[in-house]
Amino acid sequence: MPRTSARPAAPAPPPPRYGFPASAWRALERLRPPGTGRTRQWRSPLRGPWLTSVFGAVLLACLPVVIITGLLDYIAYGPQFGQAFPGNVGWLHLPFFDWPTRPSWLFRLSQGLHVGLGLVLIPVVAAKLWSVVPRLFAWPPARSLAQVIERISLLAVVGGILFEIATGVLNIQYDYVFGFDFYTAHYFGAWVFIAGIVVHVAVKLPHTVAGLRSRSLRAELRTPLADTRPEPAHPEDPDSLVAVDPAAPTLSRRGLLAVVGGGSLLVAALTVGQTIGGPLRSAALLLPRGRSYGDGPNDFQVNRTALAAGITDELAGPNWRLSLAGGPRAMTLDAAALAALDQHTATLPIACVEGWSVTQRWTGVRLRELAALAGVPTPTSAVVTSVEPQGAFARATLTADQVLDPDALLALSVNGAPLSRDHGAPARVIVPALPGVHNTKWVGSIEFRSAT
Ligand SMILES: Nc1nc2c(c(=O)[nH]1)N[C@H]1C(S)=C(S)[C@@H](COP(=O)(O)O)O[C@H]1N2
Ligand SMILES: [Mo]
Repeated sequence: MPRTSARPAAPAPPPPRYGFPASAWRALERLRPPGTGRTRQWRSPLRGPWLTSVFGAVLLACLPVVIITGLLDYIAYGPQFGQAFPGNVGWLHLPFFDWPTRPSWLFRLSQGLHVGLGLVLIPVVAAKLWSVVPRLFAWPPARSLAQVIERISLLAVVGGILFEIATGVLNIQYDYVFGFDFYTAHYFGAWVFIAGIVVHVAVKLPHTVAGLRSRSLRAELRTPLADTRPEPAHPEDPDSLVAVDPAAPTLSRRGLLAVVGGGSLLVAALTVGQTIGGPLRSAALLLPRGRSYGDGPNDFQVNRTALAAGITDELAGPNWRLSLAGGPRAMTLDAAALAALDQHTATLPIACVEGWSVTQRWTGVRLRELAALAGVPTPTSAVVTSVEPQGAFARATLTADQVLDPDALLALSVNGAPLSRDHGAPARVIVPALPGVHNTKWVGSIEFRSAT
């Protein structure tokens, strides 16, 4: 029997099953750059179709939730008023509808899911990419037109998800560190990813199903390191994920699943507190905002302080006035006049696009009462403007529902105490289920609009 060489060449290329002529195949094979192709350098005995399919299935189940809540978020911003970011998305715009005001925790839920689940899936994405990374070095890069398309879609999938993770995480960690607009980038990045993932899933779903069926999860969870063997190799298959020359395992498959799952759980523990509150809030290390927010009733999350926003005594002190416009009875109210109006109390969340939320008991004047005062009892929308000299969030347009909801307030106090200036004193908007960013602080004017 002839001795096989200790380091055999890469497996012979299979006959061209697809569209490319054999000569082209051989030419490409001769041009193979070192380190590409099914080489021996990827040696983990854990890589294989089953493992990749498990990570793929988790992502397939969870990513639609992240995508849909993200797109809903865009609609919640009220693109019908031209105030969603990005403003003009051409034919990529979504059907608009008036974002409901009930349940009051709707935006808290959708945004919390988007950010929270997005973060929790990062270890799974990393594991999935690790499991297929040898394929990045496949040679030839494609062997048929179908594979060219599949590889381009992969570029969109991998590039898209890494871009979404990077921009999303950076937006939570820092304010506006980009040289470009976060929302615009994140929105278009999402569509690149969606386009890629649709093709990718369509092509790979049968492989995922077959991969999942190839082993029993329950049996894997019972298999210790000592009994861990590589998945069966198909040496003829140039796309195989199984190592050509597997090393001895240093981790069982269940160990790897535990590492990835543990990573996700850790991220969850460091994240959920910022949305659901309670004792886990102080564990929300992935919520890097300052920790001291105010005194007593005003001691809760502040992103943009009065100082940062340039709110001076001049703007928010005794000279402050609220002007109501848009109707037959335009008027100006001072703080005392506002306090003399009917006060209403509602327990409502503020939920920021960054994923954090807080629920407080707010007291103030109903927006619909202000609308009636101004002579526009049934407005179609209202433009709220802050006295803040400049800032992306100094103005917001509310829908009719958001003005007329009985709990929609111009709040003067919180938890029984006057609003602190950091929380928007003398007056701020607070509306059920409204995206945090539209709960304008330091309100200077409200213009009620009607259809006519
Ligand atoms: N005038 C004004 N109002 C504003 C903002 C702002 O920057 N300026 N920030 C908004 C954002 S992004 C959120 S999430 C809520 C709560 O922000 P805070 O934590 O800064 O109070 O207020 C909103 N109201
Ligand atoms: Mo926000």
